[in-house]
Amino acid sequence: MAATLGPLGSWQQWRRCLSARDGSRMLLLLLLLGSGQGPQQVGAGQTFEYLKREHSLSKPYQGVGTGSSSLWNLMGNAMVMTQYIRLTPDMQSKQGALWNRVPCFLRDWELQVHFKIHGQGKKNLHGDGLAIWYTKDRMQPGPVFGNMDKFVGLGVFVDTYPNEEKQQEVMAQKRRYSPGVQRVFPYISAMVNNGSLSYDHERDGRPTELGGCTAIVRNLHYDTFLVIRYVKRHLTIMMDIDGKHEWRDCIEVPGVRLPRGYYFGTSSITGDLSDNHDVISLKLFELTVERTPEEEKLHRDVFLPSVDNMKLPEMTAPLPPLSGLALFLIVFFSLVFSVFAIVIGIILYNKWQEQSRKRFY
Ligand SMILES: *[C@@H]1O[C@H](CO)[C@@H](O)[C@H](O)[C@H]1NC(C)=O
Ligand SMILES: [Ca+2]
Repeated sequence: MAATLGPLGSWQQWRRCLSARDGSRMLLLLLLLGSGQGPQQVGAGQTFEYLKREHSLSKPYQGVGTGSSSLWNLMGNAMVMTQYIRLTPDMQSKQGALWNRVPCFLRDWELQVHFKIHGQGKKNLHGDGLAIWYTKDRMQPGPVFGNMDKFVGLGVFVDTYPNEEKQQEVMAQKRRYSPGVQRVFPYISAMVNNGSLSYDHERDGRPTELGGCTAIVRNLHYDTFLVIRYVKRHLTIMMDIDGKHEWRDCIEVPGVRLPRGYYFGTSSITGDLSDNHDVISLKLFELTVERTPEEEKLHRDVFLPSVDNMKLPEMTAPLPPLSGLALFLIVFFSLVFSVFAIVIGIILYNKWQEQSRKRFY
């Protein structure tokens, strides 16, 4: 996946620094290095991460419940177990969600998601997957992996069922149909929405996706993780699903503008097909990065999510109607051209007449 990293010169350096999956190890190191109070920069370009307990969730799940004092609220069929939080059981037509009650005002952060998707279903007979959210609204059930459509914020989807492919197979039987670039499922994708776009479930969100990758995550006997990192408006999604304890790239998008004060959450839905969708832990780290004065200016707060230079691949709108000015210019230049053509025509005609006159004399 090609990505322009722009001013992030020390990206590689701190990426390595962050590659340790368990950020608390880094925190421990920090505590050993110094007082551990406040952000500490050791040398230029280094980044440290701090676990934010108010946005994190881990065993034992004490802060989870329905009360207003809980850090995390459950919804729908979600259940707290001793070893995990089950968003949906492996049963049809269930949906569940888990939402952080505290809005997040961090500028740069990293969310590490330890999850497990498993069930009885064989190839392509399981679904539908889970989503991880950073959105303006929370606790709004709906059709997008159990959350509301036309959400405002970021959604990251671990989609286990290829709806589009299945539909195309049906269509292919009726008439010849050449599918586009095939995506192999389970598939991770990301979408940023200002509340105007619908997630197209029938097409697995393809029309609005920022990027994606295949992630074979079902029924694995080792731990699976996903990390969403948001630093200097750069969104990076990586996964650790091979049991090798290293992050593998999935999505990298620069110029992602996300407002502060949104909520983290995760949700899941089953339909005709089902799976157990379990969340084992959510760890949110505050990342401290240095910004140049220009970056400070560039990275001012925004009020609506957006992505710079975003061209949705399959949303090429019909040509916009001509504006008044464009219409005027077209008419004007047509007139000029016509006059020009007539003048040239007259000149040529005169020349021709002159020549024919000469021929006669
Ligand atoms: C919201 O997003 C859509 C699609 O990306 C865009 O066309 C629209 O202009 C955006 N609205 C605002 C208010 O930015
Ligand atoms: Ca799907």
